[in-house]
Amino acid sequence: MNSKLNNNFFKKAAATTSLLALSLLVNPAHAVNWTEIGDAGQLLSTAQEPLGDGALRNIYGSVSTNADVDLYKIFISDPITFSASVTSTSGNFDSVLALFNGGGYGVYGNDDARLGDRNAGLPAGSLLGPQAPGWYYLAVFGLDTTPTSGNGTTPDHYIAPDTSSPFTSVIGASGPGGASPLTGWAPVAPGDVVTLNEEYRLRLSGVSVSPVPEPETYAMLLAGLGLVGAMARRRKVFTE
Ligand SMILES: [Ca+2]
Ligand SMILES: [Ca+2]
Ligand SMILES: [Ca+2]
Repeated sequence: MNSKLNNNFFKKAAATTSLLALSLLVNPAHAVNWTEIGDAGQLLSTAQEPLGDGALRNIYGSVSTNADVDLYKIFISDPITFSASVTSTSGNFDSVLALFNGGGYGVYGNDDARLGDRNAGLPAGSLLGPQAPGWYYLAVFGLDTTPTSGNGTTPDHYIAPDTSSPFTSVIGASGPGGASPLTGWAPVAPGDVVTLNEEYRLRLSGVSVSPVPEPETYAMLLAGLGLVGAMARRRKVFTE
């Protein structure tokens, strides 16, 4: 091999390693699909955190009754593209979605994504949506229950209005209790709990798991880049 070829080879190797390192850091290759383990709780302390490595694309779960709430702790890595939408296997689940920030304060929620569609959806690009990357809590629940805050579960403490027309609107934490974090859930019609056993699929974008690479990952990538660079430099000295 002549020196020109060697130099080109090592330049190429260094460039390839750099691109690989960048793509690993910026764009995790893996897509994660999470299946609810047991039953996700309904409070910040009992929320379920999907695990894995990469972009969280789907959560598969189920709700047992119209008073059941599944709360998931998620890392929104890209608030601009964040979106969430639910479909149920049966098509009969009148779902609601509500997003809370890391402190449990309501961000926004939706009952029906579209007119004539009972599936809930939180669209990307909503002015009410998350403004910064970070930890959030996403709740999936049936139409007949609503998040509460403060010291009770009376309607006075509802974070969001329990009824809002049109039901397709995306609403902020505009209920009387919206200035306080989530403390519980209240049935809209107390005593009217019905069995649902509905399976749902929650589609997500802008969410990742293992959002922060371990320090060792950075160290390995930097060491790799340094090694390739050093080899290229040494080759150049020896062959010229
Ligand atoms: Ca569940
Ligand atoms: Ca639950
Ligand atoms: Ca709905």
